[in-house]
Amino acid sequence: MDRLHTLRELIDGRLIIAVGDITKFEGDAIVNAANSTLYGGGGVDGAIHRAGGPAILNECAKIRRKQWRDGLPTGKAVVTSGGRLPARYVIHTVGPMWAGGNHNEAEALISCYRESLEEARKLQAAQIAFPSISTGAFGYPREKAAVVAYQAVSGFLSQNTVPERVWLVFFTPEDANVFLKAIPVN
Ligand code: AR6
Repeated sequence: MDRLHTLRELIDGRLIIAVGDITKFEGDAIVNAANSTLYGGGGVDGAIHRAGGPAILNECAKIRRKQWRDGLPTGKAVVTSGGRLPARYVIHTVGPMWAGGNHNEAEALISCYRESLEEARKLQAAQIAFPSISTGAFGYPREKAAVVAYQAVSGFLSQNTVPERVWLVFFTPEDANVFLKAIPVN
């Protein structure tokens, strides 16, 4: 099994920059960059549903029926089990589609990170891993997304003891290096 490769530890070891396939993460929770249907898709969403099996999709369908009939709004987060994944939980969030930068994309992306971290805190999840939300199919520029992700996660960590550690998992070393170059501290 491919393990995640740690590139850098920041914020006293509470923020870990890693490279690899997030479905291999062996902590408490992983975040899914979903779409509002919650019925799966390509990219990391497809990988999570493939690796986790049908239990995740069944729970997503139940959430749609009971809680979010018109779909999960951008910036919100919901929790399912991890199915067959090593992680116990999947936190599904819907990132913004990039539309030039003047359509509240940054606020929506901050909200994805904050709401997901808040769900993790409620679950008492000690370790949580995020993919780089919105930077694939949704087209958010990676440098801009890096600054937003770092601000949101570092802000949350400074005010909360749980989760203890947050992994930002990039699919390629190039993506991780774009992140490290873009953030104010590294
Ligand atoms: N592990 C870690 N990161 C991954 C993996 C993986 N297994 N697979 C892809 N990435 P995307 P979005 C990276 O497109 O932009 C879906 O169809 C990828 O390289 O998955 O938020 C949903 O259903 C990129 O950096 O998500 C939505 O419709 C990052 O994950 C839509 O795409 C996010 O890329 C969401 O678009």
